[in-house]
Amino acid sequence: MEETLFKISENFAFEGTVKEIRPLGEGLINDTFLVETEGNSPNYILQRKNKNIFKDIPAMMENIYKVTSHLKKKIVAQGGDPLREALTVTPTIDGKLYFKDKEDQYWAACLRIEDTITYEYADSPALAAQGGKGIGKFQAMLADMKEPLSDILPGFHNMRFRFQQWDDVLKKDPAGRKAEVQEEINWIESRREEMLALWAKAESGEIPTRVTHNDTKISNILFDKQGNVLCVIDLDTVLSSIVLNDYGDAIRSYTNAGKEDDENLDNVYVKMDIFEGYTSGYLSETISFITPAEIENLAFSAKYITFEQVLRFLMDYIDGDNYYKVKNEKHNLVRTHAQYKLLQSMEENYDKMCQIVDDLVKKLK
Ligand code: GN1
Ligand code: MG
Repeated sequence: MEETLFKISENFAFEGTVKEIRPLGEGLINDTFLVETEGNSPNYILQRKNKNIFKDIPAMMENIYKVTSHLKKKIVAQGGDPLREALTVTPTIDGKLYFKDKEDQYWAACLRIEDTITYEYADSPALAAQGGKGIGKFQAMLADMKEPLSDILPGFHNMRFRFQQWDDVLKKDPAGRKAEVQEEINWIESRREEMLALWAKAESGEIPTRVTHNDTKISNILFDKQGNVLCVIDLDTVLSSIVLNDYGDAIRSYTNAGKEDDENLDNVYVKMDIFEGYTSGYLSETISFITPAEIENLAFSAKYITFEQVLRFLMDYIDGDNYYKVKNEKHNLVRTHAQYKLLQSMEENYDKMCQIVDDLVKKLK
């Protein structure tokens, strides 16, 4: 593998001499590597993009390039550092945004931003507030982006689409696992209507479409050593969708006292101080443009995205584990249970969540 990776790396316009290439991170979809170079040359991130999931990687890279170019213009205008506060795509030696190898695998690279910290969970409300500011600022900087983005993942957070996939997988029962998860299937079915009702507001235009990130878990934000938010990474899923995806997915990740795949369900519940911290940071950056319909659905979006995650993990389990990387054959089921516990905790705390959003909005207006 090492040798293959070196060969792949020769196709990118990397400065300096590559010294070492090693695996990085815990992504559930792509394979990620750190490319270390000799001496003072920059280091890079190299990724094999998952072509089973991303059907049009050239269009995805084009989206990422458009978004990062727009962000960099804004960052420069605000006196920031465009190489540290936004991702920088590193092209191939023939000027392309991706490299396709002999086995038709797609590779892409970007500059590694040094001296940063990533977190798997939010250990304080102050850190959560910084994360909220990061996504809020990201959305604010992209709010006036005119260039259209390709819809490279049709139906990504669209519940109508998710239920179509769901109905289809349940009908086929490809791995013969349906019978053992009847109880879990009921968790999904009993919430079908309320979840579709939120997406209906996006379909009718009541909730507007904007440029959004769509995968805002805490590990997709780089913090500096002082705990300030620096840069939003993992831009594979930048799309035109609703801001609620980004807020909801962040709440799903930041506020969880346990792990996404925690086997001990007692560890998993919503930390309300983290909820308040994240929401205050997020609203401080977005209050100038976010609409009343968006505000009104913020708290619900946390339940929506967490529910979607329960559905997606369970659907992948029933389907025979074709989407997410798994460590063993029960992994998707363990994730299903852990995310369902989180959803239940959100449901128990829902009134408090709504109250916190209301109070913060009043303070900021
Ligand atoms: C996937 O691969 P990663 O970790 O960036 C997934 C997200 C899920 C997440 C759950 C394209 O993200 O939607 O929320 O796993 N990305 C895609 O951890 O499906
Ligand atoms: Mg991702």
